[in-house]
Amino acid sequence: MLQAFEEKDVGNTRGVSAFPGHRLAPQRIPEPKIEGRRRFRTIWISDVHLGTKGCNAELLIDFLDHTDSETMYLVGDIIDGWRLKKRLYWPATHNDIVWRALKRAKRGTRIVYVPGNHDEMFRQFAGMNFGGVEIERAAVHQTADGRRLLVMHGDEFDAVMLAHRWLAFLGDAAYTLLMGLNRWVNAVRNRLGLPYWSLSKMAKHKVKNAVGFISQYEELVARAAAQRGVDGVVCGHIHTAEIREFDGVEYYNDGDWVEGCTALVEHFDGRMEILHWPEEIARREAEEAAAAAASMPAAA
Ligand SMILES: [Mn+2]
Repeated sequence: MLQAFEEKDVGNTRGVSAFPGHRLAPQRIPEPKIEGRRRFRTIWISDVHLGTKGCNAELLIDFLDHTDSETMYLVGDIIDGWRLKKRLYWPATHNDIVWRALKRAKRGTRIVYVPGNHDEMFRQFAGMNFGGVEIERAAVHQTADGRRLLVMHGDEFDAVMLAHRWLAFLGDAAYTLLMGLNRWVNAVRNRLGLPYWSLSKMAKHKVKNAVGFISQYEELVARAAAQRGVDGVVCGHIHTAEIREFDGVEYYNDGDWVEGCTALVEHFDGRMEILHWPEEIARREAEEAAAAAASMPAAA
């Protein structure tokens, strides 16, 4: 893996491989011009899950082709190593995303890759630089207005959240099932002369916790960042883009490219924003349609 990555010239088609025994195929979809792209000071993306069918590769390629930045953080779960080990799913679009990242690095974008739990095989290379991509276990980003943000994937908190995690997967169906079970349990208890025991009350409490799971996670991450003396934290992992504040500590989550298709960006004045890319595409296409209509000669 190391040797393959040491091929630094990414401008040719010899290829760079992320996996031993697999060579990176040539780029298929050509990149459009750099001019006219929306420029940001910093871009954060995570949870791309390349190597899985869930990855919205076309949307991410559109995002990469319409933006540029001084620094780009890849905040983990970029390549899904868990799935790749089982079966190699690697379409041309996924390959093109790797090409785009390497080309950005070559053009001068500082790229920092903070691996997550699905691409933890890259964590062993923390501190190294592959073709201009710096690999770090975590990073501290300084914004244009001087704030210090801890950048980490966020699975580090799973052990703490484990007790609550299964609840996140409990939906209404499970709740309804529990309600039915509650009636049955109490019918039996009643026949045995036992007092009413509210399973529903307990379940209601637990499901309420499930709804609050994301909020609890966000607060936990923010508090951990506060303990490290930074002004805020940028993470991914839970596939939920968000900008929040907990007791003066900023919490940023850049979302994912499986469902939401979002990126976190820092403007040149330090202002932070979440870009919901499907909405950005819709806006762009509406503007293009309006411009096309405006340039049409008026009907006689
Ligand atoms: Mn993750």
